[in-house]
Amino acid sequence: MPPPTPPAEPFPVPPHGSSSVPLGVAVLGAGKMGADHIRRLDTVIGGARVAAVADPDEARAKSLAAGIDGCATFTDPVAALEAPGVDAVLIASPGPAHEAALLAALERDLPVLCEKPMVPDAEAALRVVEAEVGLGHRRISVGFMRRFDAEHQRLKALLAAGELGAPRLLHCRHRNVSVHPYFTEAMLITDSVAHEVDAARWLLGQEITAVQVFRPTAQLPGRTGIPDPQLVILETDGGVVVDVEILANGGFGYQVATEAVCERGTARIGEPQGLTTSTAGRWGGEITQDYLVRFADAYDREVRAWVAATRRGETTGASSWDGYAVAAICAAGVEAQRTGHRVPIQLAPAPAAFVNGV
Ligand code: ISE
Repeated sequence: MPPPTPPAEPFPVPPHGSSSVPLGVAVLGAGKMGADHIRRLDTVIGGARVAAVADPDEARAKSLAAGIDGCATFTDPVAALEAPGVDAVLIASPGPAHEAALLAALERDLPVLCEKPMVPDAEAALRVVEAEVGLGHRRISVGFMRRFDAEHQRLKALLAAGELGAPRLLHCRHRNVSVHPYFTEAMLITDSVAHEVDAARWLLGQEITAVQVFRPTAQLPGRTGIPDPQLVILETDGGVVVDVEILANGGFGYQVATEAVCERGTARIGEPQGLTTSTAGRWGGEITQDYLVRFADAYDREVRAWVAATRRGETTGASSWDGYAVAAICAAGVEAQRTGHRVPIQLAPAPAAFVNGV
């Protein structure tokens, strides 16, 4: 059964902003991701301008806003939503701050692109879904940017075309170079594997029904105390098994790859390409060191699509329901990680507005 996504009707999106004036975006959170989105909106994407930046670190907000014409800065995210010229919101603050920001944006009927995770837990995610449903039209896009990565899009199209037959397995590798000192073991699931959870649902058009987490007993000495690597097994309602190798502190490079094993063949994405050198009896290439570099095109395409869709009065990408589903599946994943058990997943019934859409 395909995961429910909202149909165009009866859950439409009224146009927002003017078609001739750039979309004024308030960026909430000016950390690594927020700073990259500010740069992108300011210098890469047409049709939008950064109208406001909010961050508890005022000096950081000011330094990022400096040089952007008419860009106001705030320490209070809600004040940024009220700033003159703000038509839409990009939330890039830490996950625990997302619920309040999303609800404040919905209260003001502002379109939102919210970085993943939409919110860190399933109950909060349902509150957000309910608030959007109560509004009567879609306003939220969740930043699962793999949906905008060219290779992921090609793999999805290939699977949908049926040339390789039905998918049986997805092998996913997600290797981080390192993680921040505040990164917890649970965040391996909620922050990193969350991408594969969304990508698997989206690539296969199936829902995740159970999760289990394995740790090799011979562990790498995780540099921040996180046992590395871990293997997450997801089962879907279409009978596909998805395995995700997750590595927090690999140290050697950032690698994200997926291989689909289907009835009549396999398809692989995320293999290193680009420049290779041959010298002194060896050949080799480079491994990307950061997700902002590895997925730079996907982030550009995602934000460009969001700006264009918002100006047309449409939404794009993952919905708040997808944000809820990923939060609920990841919560089960954290329980599986903690207990070592296989944890079945039962999602809440989807509100009517999110049923039967694709
Ligand atoms: C980070 O927040 C991301 O979103 C990256 O895409 C992911 O690879 C990384 O593991 C996360 O921590």
